[in-house]
Amino acid sequence: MTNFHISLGSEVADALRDGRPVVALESTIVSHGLPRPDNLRVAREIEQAVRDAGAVPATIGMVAGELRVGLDDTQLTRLATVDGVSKLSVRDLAPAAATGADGATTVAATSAVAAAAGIGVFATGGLGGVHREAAQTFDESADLVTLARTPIAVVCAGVKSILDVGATLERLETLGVGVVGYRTRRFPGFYRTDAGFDLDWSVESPEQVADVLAARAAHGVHHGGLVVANPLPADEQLDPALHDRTLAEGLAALARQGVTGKAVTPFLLSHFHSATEGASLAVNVRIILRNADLAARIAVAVAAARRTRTP
Ligand code: PSU
Ligand code: MN
Repeated sequence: MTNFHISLGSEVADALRDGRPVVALESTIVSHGLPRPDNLRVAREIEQAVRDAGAVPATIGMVAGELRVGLDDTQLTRLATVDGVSKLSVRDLAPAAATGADGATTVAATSAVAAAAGIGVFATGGLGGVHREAAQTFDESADLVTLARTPIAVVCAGVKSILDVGATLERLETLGVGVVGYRTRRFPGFYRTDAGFDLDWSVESPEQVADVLAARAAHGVHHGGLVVANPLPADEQLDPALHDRTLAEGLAALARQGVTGKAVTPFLLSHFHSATEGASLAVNVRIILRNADLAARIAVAVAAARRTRTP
C-alpha cells in the first residue's frame, strides 16, 4: 500500500506535516450508502463535525484515477452526484487508477489509504462484516481482513445490522482486530443501540483511546486496527420493531431479485431508507456525525499525547 500513488489535499498535507489532528472519512457512504440529494449535504456536515471538534477532515476517494486524501468540495460534489462512481475496496484501487475511474472508497480501502498517508483515526457509520448466509455464500466484507493488517482506529456504531453480528465479532477476534466499546460493554448494532453481544473492554474518554493506541505501539502491536464502537443513545435508535420488519423485507427482496456481491450492502441500505420513509436515513446521519465528532476528539487526544512525548 505504501507505494500507492496518493495525492494529499493541501490542508491535510499541512496538518500531517505539523502533527495536527486529522480524521479520515470514507466516500462509499456518500456515493453508495446515502440517497441523493441528501448525501452531499451530509458529506459536508460530516467534515464540519470533524472541524468543530478541532481536527482536519480527510475524505478519501478516487477522482479520474487519482487517489485523493482530502477531497476538495468540487471533488466531493462529483463523487456525490455523478453516475458511475465505482465502489472501491482495496483490490479495486489499482484497476480504478489505471483506467482513470471515479471511485468511492469503502472502510477497507479508506483504512488502507489513510494508514499509508500517516492518518491514525477514521470515522465511519458501520463496518462491513460477515453477511447472513455467509456459510453458503462466503460473503464476508474485505473490511475485516484489511483491518487485520492496517494500523488505524476506526470509530463506528458497530457493524451494520444487516449482517451476522455474532459471526463478525468472532472473525474480528480471529483476525486480531481490537474492539473497545465507547462508554459501553455492549456491542452496538448500527441502527440499534445494542446488537446483543458483550464486549471485553470499554473506554471512557478520547484520552483513554489515545492511551490504548499508545499502549499498542509500546507493546509492539503495529499491524491491526482498533474498532472503537460508539453506540447511539437508546432514545435515538431506530425503533427495533420497525428495524426487524424492514430487515426481513429487505433480505427477502434481496433473494427475490438475486442481488449478490458488492451490491448487497447498498441495496439493503437503500431499502431501509425508502421503506422507513427516511427514519433510517435520519438515524444513519446521526450515527455518522456522532462518530465524526468522537473520532476528531480522539485525533486531538492522540496529537496532544504525541506532543507530550516528543516536546
Ligand atoms: N456503513 C454505512 N454505510 C455504508 C457502508 C458502511 O453506514 O455505505 C459501506 C462501507 O463503505 C463499508 C461497505 O466498507 O459499506 C461494506 O461493503 P461490503 O459489505 O460490500 O464490503
Ligand atoms: Mn461482500
